[in-house]
Amino acid sequence: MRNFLVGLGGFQLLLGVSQAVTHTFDWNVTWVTANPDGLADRKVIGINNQWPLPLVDVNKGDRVVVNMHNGLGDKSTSIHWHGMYQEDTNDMDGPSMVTQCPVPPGSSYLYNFTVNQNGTYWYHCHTDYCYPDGYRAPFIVHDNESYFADSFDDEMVFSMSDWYHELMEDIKPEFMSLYNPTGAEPIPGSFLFNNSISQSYPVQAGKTYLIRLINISAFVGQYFWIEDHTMRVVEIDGVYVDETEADKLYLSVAQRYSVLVTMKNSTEKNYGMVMVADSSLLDTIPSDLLLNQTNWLEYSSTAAHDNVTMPVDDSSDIYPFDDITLVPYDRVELYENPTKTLELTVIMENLDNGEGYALLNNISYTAPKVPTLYTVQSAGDLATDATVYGDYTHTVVLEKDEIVEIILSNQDTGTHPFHLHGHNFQLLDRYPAWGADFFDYDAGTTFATFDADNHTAFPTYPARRDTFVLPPGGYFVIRFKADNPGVWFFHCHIDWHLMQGLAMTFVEAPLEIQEELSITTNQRDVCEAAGVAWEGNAAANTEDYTDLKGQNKPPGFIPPGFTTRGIVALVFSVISAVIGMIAITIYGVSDLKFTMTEVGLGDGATTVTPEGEVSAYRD
Ligand SMILES: *[C@@H]1O[C@H](CO)[C@@H](O)[C@H](O)[C@H]1NC(C)=O
Ligand SMILES: *[C@@H]1O[C@H](CO)[C@@H](O)[C@H](O)[C@H]1NC(C)=O
Ligand SMILES: *[C@@H]1O[C@H](CO)[C@@H](O)[C@H](O)[C@H]1NC(C)=O
Ligand SMILES: *[C@@H]1O[C@H](CO)[C@@H](O)[C@H](O)[C@H]1NC(C)=O
Ligand SMILES: *[C@@H]1O[C@H](CO)[C@@H](O)[C@H](O)[C@H]1NC(C)=O
Ligand SMILES: *[C@@H]1O[C@H](CO)[C@@H](O)[C@H](O)[C@H]1NC(C)=O
Ligand SMILES: *[C@@H]1O[C@H](CO)[C@@H](O)[C@H](O)[C@H]1NC(C)=O
Ligand SMILES: *[C@@H]1O[C@H](CO)[C@@H](O)[C@H](O)[C@H]1NC(C)=O
Ligand SMILES: *[C@@H]1O[C@H](CO)[C@@H](O)[C@H](O)[C@H]1NC(C)=O
Ligand SMILES: *[C@@H]1O[C@H](CO)[C@@H](O)[C@H](O)[C@H]1NC(C)=O
Ligand SMILES: *[C@@H]1O[C@H](CO)[C@@H](O)[C@H](O)[C@H]1NC(C)=O
Ligand SMILES: [Cu+2]
Repeated sequence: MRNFLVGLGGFQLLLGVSQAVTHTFDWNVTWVTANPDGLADRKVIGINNQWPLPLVDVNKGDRVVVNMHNGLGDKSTSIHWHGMYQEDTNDMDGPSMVTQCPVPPGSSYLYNFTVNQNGTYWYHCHTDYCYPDGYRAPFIVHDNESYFADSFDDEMVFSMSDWYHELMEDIKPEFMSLYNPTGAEPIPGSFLFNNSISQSYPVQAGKTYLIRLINISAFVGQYFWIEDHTMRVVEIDGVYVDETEADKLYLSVAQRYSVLVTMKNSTEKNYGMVMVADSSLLDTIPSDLLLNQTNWLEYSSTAAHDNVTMPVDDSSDIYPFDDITLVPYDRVELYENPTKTLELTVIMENLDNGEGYALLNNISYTAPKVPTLYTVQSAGDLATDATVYGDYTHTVVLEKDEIVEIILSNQDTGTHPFHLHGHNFQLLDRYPAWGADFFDYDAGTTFATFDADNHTAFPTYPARRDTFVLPPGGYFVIRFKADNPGVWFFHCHIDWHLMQGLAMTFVEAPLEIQEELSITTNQRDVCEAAGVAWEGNAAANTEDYTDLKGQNKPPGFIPPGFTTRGIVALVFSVISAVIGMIAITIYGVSDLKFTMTEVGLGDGATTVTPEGEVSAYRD
């Protein structure tokens, strides 16, 4: 069956070969100023001095060549083509220290790959948490052979995102900080609809549109609906699904939906497209943060543009359907008999520097000294031994074509949209089911666990996508086939959680990767300019690949007998000794920061770095 499909794909490719186009882009990535919500000017990452960034629009079978020059001057970067399988081009995937070196200022990296898949994708930078600084945009693959190709007249693409008014580099020290031991995520300043707010989008009465929705948020998910119009879902994350009606959608970070929407025949009224931010993710809601926003399908510029108010509450009508119930149009069957089952548990915990970290089975992902792909390429036969990738990249080595099952449990009260690079995966089970209880985990109750001997029947034709939401206190079960040799990152797509280490690595068929790829001169030059080694194990050891002395490590665990509160108090008593403050224990941690600022110690006050050194705190 598989071979038949591959053969068919090759045949189509052959037929289409004369039409395949190469899209070549020269992108100079630089800082520009933008103010998309009208609330504040800020520095954003632009391409060729423009922001919003260019939408990439290609046909299936086309080649994309992007020569990315880093003109930022002050930080490294790279691009991930979110959802692209990168078959035979793993080195074009983009995450720094996974498949390439970070591209330092003044250097250029050549991305060059073909697109043999359909649907709605996006691109974003994947180095040091930079996409909330604006470095993200849609990537659309048109397919005139899709089963719904004749069912629409025109297309519209909308992105949805949260928006911060500060630079990531300024937010990060506040987030990853002693002063934030609970790991409370930064609250966005606003929410953007297609990089703007309250806009009108002209439509023609009677026409049917294919509307592509992309959630390019860093953190906050959104509900979306169109006043008085039904959406018919036809694609999720690049996978066609049987047409399914939906009144409302929930898009988590990084998810995409394509929907067909037929316009009314009358032009008397304009209709709101409503975007409501999921406030369950926010620890506090500032009074000036607008959670709801109306944009309009504009039938007539002279008709009224009314704000739509519609309650979003716990009633079931906001949960119209569960993505797990969608049926893939291609009817790929459930992958049977997994050869590898990984039971993974998410925990958020304070490590011994007092800061909040995320752990998957006790490992907080810490980037290696050599990009994992380059370790594969330089390790010879040892590439099949997970040891060489180090203890903190959380690497699992997979054999070609094996069926991998992941049972991911959440012992945290937060939501985690997990994304797998290089693949989509089948959605088998999830608890709680999508619905009113989904986000309602009660802290203190036991965490749900998957029982392999007693669970709801897996779907015969499971839905597939590349990003799936793990509910608070619950679990999900997914499967994928390791049919794409490469180094593929699996991580939470909430950028704050990735920063805390919520990631792991699959090294799939490493000996085949060695046959397919060799590191190019351009790739080596980028590493050398970045001062990063391009051969060796995770510790950059080229002599003995099993010796990991000097590898990068996360902070240590809090010693047994110490509570989190205890360690925070301990670290603070060091601070208090140094700066001569007393009685800090009577303040909460955030109050303390306020107090220090108030008494003029906010700037230049002292804290303890992860290495245990005492240094100045930058407020
Ligand atoms: C479909 O799109 C391809 C480009 O991907 C083009 O070559 C072909 O002519 C199109 N076919 C139809 C029927 O429009
Ligand atoms: C990139 O843009 C910056 C700012 O406009 C400019 O100074 C620089 O020369 C450009 N670099 C390239 C390689 O185009
Ligand atoms: C992109 O890759 C293709 C296939 O390997 C190659 O033929 C082409 O020369 C490459 N383009 C550039 C600009 O290097
Ligand atoms: C991609 O498009 C082709 C042609 O429309 C279709 O046969 C195939 O099933 C699509 N792939 C997915 C994953 O939906
Ligand atoms: C949304 O923004 C993108 C990128 O700026 C733009 O290409 C697209 O046309 C916009 N969508 C609509 C429906 O105007
Ligand atoms: C985007 O994703 C975030 C995080 O999961 C979610 O809170 C938000 O509601 C999503 N946006 C849309 C429009 O669905
Ligand atoms: C609009 O008019 C067409 C043709 O008269 C009709 O087929 C269609 O059902 C009407 N659409 C709606 C939404 O009423
Ligand atoms: C609609 O809502 C926006 C905020 O989203 C507000 O600024 C505007 O005044 C409202 N318009 C009307 C007519 O109520
Ligand atoms: C925004 O949505 C909330 C429900 O989430 C609702 O209570 C409130 O009335 C809405 N506000 C506006 C201005 O639409
Ligand atoms: C995680 O660490 C704790 C304490 O060291 C230990 O009890 C537990 O078994 C570990 N869990 C896993 C999955 O390794
Ligand atoms: C199987 O799971 C169901 C639902 O959680 C539960 O009600 C039932 O008691 C379980 N059966 C066994 C044999 O554990
Ligand atoms: Cu997360």
